[in-house]
Amino acid sequence: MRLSRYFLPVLKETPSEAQIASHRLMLRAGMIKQSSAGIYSWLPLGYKVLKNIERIVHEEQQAAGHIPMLMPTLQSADLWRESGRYDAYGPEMLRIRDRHERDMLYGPTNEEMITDIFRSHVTSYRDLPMTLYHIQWKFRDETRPRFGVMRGREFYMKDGYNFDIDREAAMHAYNRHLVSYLRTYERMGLKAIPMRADSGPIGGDDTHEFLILAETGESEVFYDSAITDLHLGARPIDYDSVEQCQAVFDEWTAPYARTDETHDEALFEETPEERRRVSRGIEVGQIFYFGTKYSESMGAKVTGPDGQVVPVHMGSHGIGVSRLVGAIIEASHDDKGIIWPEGVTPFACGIVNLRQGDSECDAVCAQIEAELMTAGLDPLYDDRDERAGAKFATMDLIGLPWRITVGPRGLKNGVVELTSRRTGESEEMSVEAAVDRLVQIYTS
Ligand code: 5CA
Repeated sequence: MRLSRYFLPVLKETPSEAQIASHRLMLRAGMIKQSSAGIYSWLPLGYKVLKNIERIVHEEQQAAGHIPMLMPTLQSADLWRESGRYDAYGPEMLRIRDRHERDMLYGPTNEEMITDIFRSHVTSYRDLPMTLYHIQWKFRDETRPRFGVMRGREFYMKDGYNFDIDREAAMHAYNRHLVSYLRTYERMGLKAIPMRADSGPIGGDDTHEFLILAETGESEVFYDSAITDLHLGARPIDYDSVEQCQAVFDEWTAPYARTDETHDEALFEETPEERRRVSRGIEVGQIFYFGTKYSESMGAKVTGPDGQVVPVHMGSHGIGVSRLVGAIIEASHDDKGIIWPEGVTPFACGIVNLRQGDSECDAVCAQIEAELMTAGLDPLYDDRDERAGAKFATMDLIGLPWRITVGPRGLKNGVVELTSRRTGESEEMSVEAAVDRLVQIYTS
């Protein structure tokens, strides 16, 4: 992409309405524009990051054997009356009436709708286990929408629902989700810690939230520092293996980690004092097991192996896809701007031409751009007629992890400069070496 043809409305001034770094940086980098309180347009740069996060979520859900689909944003109130949540949900639910005076709502979550789909088509245990998920816009009329996309009213969420024959099978689905979430967040360059939490309006007793540690987080968290040393890494996981998923669950839930809602001081004190941490966190996902809460009230039953008809055991599992854009920035920025992890960056690298209009500089930039694109990478070439300082400031602000700088002085010696956004370190090398290095970084 050539910057001269792109739409990147960066702001020079710091927007006064933004209280936290990620919100400020998303506005300044031209990623989002507020449309009304807690509702945003995703401008091209923000949209690219959102789609990258969505792609990782899809890949990891499907690796775990979960089946993608898509449900609508608008739902009929009748389904929610069946579960009893139409009245229970409260003012967070946006209620709408259509021209025929039918009560509708903008979905805050989809337990009822998926249970209805399941009960319409599945009648035998032979079709289980089954986990269906979608990534769709949700609406919750939050009392205090704030921090940009972190607490929006309209937000993009992955929500998945497992259907199993009994509690034991449903707990495997729970553990499988925990493992797949750990992998998902690691691929985004994040350390998200599963913490025992409260289930709120979704229901059930078994629930973990995934939290990223950050000063600006909305939740107070209590944890054993040993949990921050755990990595899933590239270890192979067989998601069908009850033992393997259980082992990862056991490893990650052995150290104490709880949000304030479920914090137990006496239990916390069993952790050695030097490892006890009290901090704040951003919730980027939550998994729930709620048994037969919806299947019983809505009649989602299957015939078991013994011929008995039983309600299915269910859980639901959410990832805050749009919140993650802000959360990643909270975890990865400096005073110059965003620092994207390679896994989610909107462009693989920036190409900065220090002397636009110089035939040699222009030709080398175009060559680098073409070679990176041939290798399947997506560069952003700043071909504007701007000062070097302004070009560097834009690149630093929008946070591309790598920058190739091309100038007449370097080209005399046959070199360009490759700079890491994270460390600020620069290295001179030939065009071929720079392209090879980037291809290696992005394909290994
Ligand atoms: N049905 C369940 C699981 S699918 C559910 O709705 N869970 S949830 O309420 O915990 O939401 C899932 C994730 O969505 C949260 O962990 C959070 O990351 C994100 N989320 C929730 N509310 C908002 C909001 N107002 N703005 C942005 N993201 C949100």
